Amino acid sequence: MTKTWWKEAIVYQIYPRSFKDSNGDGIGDLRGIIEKADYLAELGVNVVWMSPHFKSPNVDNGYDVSDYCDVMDEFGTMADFDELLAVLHQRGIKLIIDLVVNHSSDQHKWFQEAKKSKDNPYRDYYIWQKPKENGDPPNDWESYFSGSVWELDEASGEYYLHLFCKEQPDLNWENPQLREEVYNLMRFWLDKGVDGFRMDVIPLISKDWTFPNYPEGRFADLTLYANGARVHEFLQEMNEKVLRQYDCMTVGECFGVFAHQALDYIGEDRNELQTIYHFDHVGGREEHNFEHGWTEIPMLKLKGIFERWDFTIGDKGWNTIYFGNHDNQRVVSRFGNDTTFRVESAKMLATLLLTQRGTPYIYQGDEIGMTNCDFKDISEYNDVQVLNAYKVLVEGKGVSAQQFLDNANQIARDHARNPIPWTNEANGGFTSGTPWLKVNPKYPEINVADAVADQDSVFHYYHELIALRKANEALTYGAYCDLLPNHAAIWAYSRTLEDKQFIIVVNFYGNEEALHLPEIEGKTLLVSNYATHKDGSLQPYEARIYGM
Ligand code: ISL
Ligand code: CA
Repeated sequence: MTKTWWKEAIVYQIYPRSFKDSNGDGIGDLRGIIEKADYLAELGVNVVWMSPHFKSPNVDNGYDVSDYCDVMDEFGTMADFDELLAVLHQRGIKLIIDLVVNHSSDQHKWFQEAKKSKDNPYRDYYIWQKPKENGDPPNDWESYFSGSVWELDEASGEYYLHLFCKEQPDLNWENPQLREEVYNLMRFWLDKGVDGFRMDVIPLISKDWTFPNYPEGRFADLTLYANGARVHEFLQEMNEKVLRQYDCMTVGECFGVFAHQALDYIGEDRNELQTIYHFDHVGGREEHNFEHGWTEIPMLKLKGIFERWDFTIGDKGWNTIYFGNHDNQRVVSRFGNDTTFRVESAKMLATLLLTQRGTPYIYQGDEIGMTNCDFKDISEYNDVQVLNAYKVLVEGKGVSAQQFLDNANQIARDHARNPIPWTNEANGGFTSGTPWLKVNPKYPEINVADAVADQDSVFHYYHELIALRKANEALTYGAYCDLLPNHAAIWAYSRTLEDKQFIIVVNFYGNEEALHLPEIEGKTLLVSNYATHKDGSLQPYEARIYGM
């Protein structure tokens, strides 16, 4: 097992639009992040993953890029970016940025050119298909943002492919010229000193060009889109032409990749990516979840998923650990208890996140135990995935608006995108203007200033665990062993590296649980989210870390 900085990384994900507004336009920006660099250093993280900061019309809040080598107007200037990079590096924090190259924005000059004519030199940067005999789209695939994945270009009478919204045309990776464009834009940022990339839906870049119909009734089936025939060839080329020329970190967003496929992407002998993250425990927010609702997976299944990924990857690659990001609801609302046991359960989840084998990712705001927000009406939402689903389901199919809103109030991606509340002042101190998305009304109680001032807060617990992980290699490189694999409420495991061992025990739910674990006999209790402990039982959401 080779030891390296990106395995020892503790990553903090920033969604710039919602992090901090510095100029009063209600939208977070790069100077806002610069303002808070000391906060990140105090927390103790050593890598920042920043969601897209490139020029974009923001149909999908930056995941629709119109210029890969320039900064989004709302976020500031290239000089601001250069200053942000320097400010983070001065604090020993590396920066990885978002590589969104499965698709571009329809406003990108490549697409504007491609639409001009069938023989335009940029035409084949995208994926065009003729209609069926009867004029219908080439097949029945459905977009992750509702509707067909095919949009008709009237001028040429051909359809173009978009797995996401129609303003996000898929790029044609079969075209070597397009691939060279991607490698050039990667070098542009790496040559500036950026430390790596998080790669948006990277398993989707190789398509099945026979474009088969869905097998009967399978909705948004990932196996139809992901892991196409040439995906590994493309990634090996990317690695050879760009990645291996730099000391950079890569993490693929592996939507559609299952544990048995992991090492195809990250095996140390594969020369593709270093790490990926999977969706087995978070799933998609496909349209039918907005209609039929969604149920959380039981912890017994959750720890089975974690064990399967750890066992499969082992020391032949390197795993990623996360519970939340900008596409998922707040972790304490989803996996914990955001009412009576908000602080305890947020700390319990932090314990799981920061003591597993694999690079942990903290999503902005989870370190202060932010909860889901209560969205009252569809007009309060911003996310294209929610708004498109509402059009199809409520306005189109007649699903009750209340049913939709109840479901969206659980699963919508907007819950992760409420602005960060820095203080208990108006708008949580996020902006002096009108925030682009509503500030969670709980900001008077849940905000950074109060969290930093309260030694017992979720923030200080994260701070303590980050320090513990940094100080003990066993928490990074130690083997993982589930000690109570069949217990439906207690998740207990050891982390062992040579003669160093930690034992982590959490009660994942809100009922007191009897604890029979001989492995903790004689061990020292190092950290807990409770001040007092009962021998032989765990209190609701109680978490403990034992050391030698
Ligand atoms: O799970 C999902 C589909 O149901 C969505 O949350 C999401 O589209 C998927 O996880 C892929 O996410 C990435 O690509 C999208 C972008 O909207 C997401 O923000 C990004 O993380 C398209 O670029
Ligand atoms: Ca701003």
